[in-house]
Amino acid sequence: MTSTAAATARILADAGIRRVFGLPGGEVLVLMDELRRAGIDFVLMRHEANAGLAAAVYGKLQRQPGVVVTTLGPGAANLMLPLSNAVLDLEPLLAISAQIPDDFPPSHTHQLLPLHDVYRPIARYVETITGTTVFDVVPHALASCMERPFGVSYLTLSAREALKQAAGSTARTVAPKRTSDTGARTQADALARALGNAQRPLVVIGLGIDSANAARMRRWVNTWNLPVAVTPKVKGIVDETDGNFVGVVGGMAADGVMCDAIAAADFVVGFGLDPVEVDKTWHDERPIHWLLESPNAGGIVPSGATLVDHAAVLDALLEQSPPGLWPAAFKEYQDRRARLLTDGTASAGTMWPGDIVRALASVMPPETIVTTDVGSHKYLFGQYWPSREPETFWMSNGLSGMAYGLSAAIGAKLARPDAPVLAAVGDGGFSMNAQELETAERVGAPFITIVLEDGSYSLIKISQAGKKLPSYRTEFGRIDTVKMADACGVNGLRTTNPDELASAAKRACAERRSLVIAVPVNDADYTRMF
Ligand SMILES: Cc1ncc(C[n+]2csc(CCOP(=O)(O)OP(=O)(O)O)c2C)c(N)n1
Repeated sequence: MTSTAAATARILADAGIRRVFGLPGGEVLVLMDELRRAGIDFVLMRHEANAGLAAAVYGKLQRQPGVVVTTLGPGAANLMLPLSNAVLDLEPLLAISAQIPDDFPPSHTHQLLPLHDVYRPIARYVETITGTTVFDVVPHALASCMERPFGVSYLTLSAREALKQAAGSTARTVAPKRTSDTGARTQADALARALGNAQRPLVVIGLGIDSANAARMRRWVNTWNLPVAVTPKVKGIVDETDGNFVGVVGGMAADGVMCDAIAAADFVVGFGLDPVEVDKTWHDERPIHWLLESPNAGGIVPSGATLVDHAAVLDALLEQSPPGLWPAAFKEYQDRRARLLTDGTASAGTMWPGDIVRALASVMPPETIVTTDVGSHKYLFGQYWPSREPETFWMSNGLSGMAYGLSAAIGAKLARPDAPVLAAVGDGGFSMNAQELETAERVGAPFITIVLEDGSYSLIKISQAGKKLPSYRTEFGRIDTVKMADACGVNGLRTTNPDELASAAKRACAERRSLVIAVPVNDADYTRMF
């Protein structure tokens, strides 16, 4: 006989899932054991939120749903952050929690929460796994996550149901829906015509682009020498060291310069542009020539946009000659952007934030995967880390939820064990989940962590000052980052010297080991770059 838990594990294994992330409770032990027997590793983490965040990054890099497994009640409640993140950051995530069996007496309320009601508004597929439905529900949940825009499925399986015999033996085949390529040539011709009439066009590439199209996209913007900008979550889709790269739009450092550049463009192409990443409203206030392959976050298709296959459009564009020349159309903005990084000196006892990025970029190889947490440091790395390759930059930007940086680094390192991984986090975010450093060591996912120490929730402190409010409760006491790393079994050091930072990172990268580098910064310095 095949139990429902065994059937669930088998369906996941047959779908190519090799790892799930989670934190157990008694009610998921049978499922965990069946996962083990099916050859699926359980990546044990120290908080369900971190497990869900790591799973989603791992899944997106593997081109399959990330899977997070939790117990019922409190474990399931801890999933709100990663499920919300997966929805707004377009990362495919399947969550499976235990639940009290439906046939328990109504008086049994211990650890009982209305989990389906809680997650239905954000998950696109919510179901109970039972012995009679398992072969239908689990494949459906997996396919739903992979429908674009990527999203969340949420399933519950009670410990009692897990042991029941599963009815049937064949998983239903459910394929995610695809966009058709009809209309691609028409859209390519219309775009080429409009570009031919533009003096200062700007191609803005966003989260709706599939990284599988990176090579085509690079060929197109480079052979036509088109000015190009990206949103933070697709950093690396083009090589940011190329001369036609204008910058990162979507609320990072130098955003004033980027907003000026967008205003100065006489034609903006939104290539997969998803406003979920943009904290201002220019996407609604100025005309945009949309080229979308799938609806944006929230299922939104901007008016005037017709969904079209990006690969087919790019292929059709590549058959044509460039309809114009736009030499150095955005040079003024590129120069202003570059100056904000370099035109600063460190305050006493700290490192100039720009020097942190430059020192690390000088030694880390192009395939390095960078993750950030949320705060001023995210704005810094989001704008200025020179991403060279697709899928090498990960941040929470649709939700912008703290605790992402270290979790994402674990997911990324497990998915790409050969790539160096570097997490840049604030001291506030680091104190939310530094304990996952131990997880990283235990599961064989070493990475370098840079902790930008400013003793404050600096982005919020800066915002407080911007609103002319007194500084109030945005600063915190010191936790020794190096000792914290040491307590988790990871070496740490503190430096304010860019050369020392660079050589320490280079050594850790070469030796493929974890290292935590604390870098004191002055939070006031960030404001000179924003
Ligand atoms: C889970 C969560 N809580 C609160 C916030 C609001 N918030 C955004 S940035 C920030 C400050 C982060 O501080 P730190 O990690 O030290 O980074 P820094 O801004 O100093 O670089 C806060 C509290 C958030 N985005 N996510």
